[in-house]
Amino acid sequence: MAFQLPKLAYPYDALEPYIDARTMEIHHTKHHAAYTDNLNKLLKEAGIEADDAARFLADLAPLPESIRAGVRNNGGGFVNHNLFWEIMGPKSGGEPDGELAGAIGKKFGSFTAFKEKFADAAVKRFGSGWAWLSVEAGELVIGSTPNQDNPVTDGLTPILGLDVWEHAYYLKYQNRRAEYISNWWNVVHWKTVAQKYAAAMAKATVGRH
Ligand code: MN3
Repeated sequence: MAFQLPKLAYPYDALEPYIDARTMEIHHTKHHAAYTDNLNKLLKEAGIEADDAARFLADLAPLPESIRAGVRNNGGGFVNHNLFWEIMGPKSGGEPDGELAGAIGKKFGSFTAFKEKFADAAVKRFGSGWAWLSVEAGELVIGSTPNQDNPVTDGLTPILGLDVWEHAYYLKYQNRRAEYISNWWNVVHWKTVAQKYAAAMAKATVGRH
């Protein structure tokens, strides 16, 4: 069974005015669809079953050398955008609560300090890439990756990701990446991020036993 482009849980205009409907539609139906199709083509050519895309990214070495870079790029594009759509939504923004809020406060000092550090990683990512909040050995870490690389390739579990490719913001923001980033906080769905945090922590705990 091939990988499927997921349906969004909200309409393309649901993240207005922070992310415009046209950008959302092109991003989902063209960019994300192309990563999905290309990933399926590569695996099919190599005769490899499509099961867990994140597992391919976690360990690329067993893949045939001829498709490894393609799977890294297109598998990353598939997985990264799946997460991106999930952690956004209408009537979102604000601040996390519960265990995630506690962990952010403990690690970064405050939610404001966390946002500044994350935005800094996103602004400074040169060219195309992503900013991430991940769990590594039970700890929250902020980072960024080039292209469609996913932190799982380095053993981390991403729980929040921000696409800073120009295709994610250029129609509305042109070269103003920092403005896109500061507006993006208004569409982050913290309840979903908190669920991903809890799942990553449960996995980290199992891993330590
Ligand atoms: Mn994108």
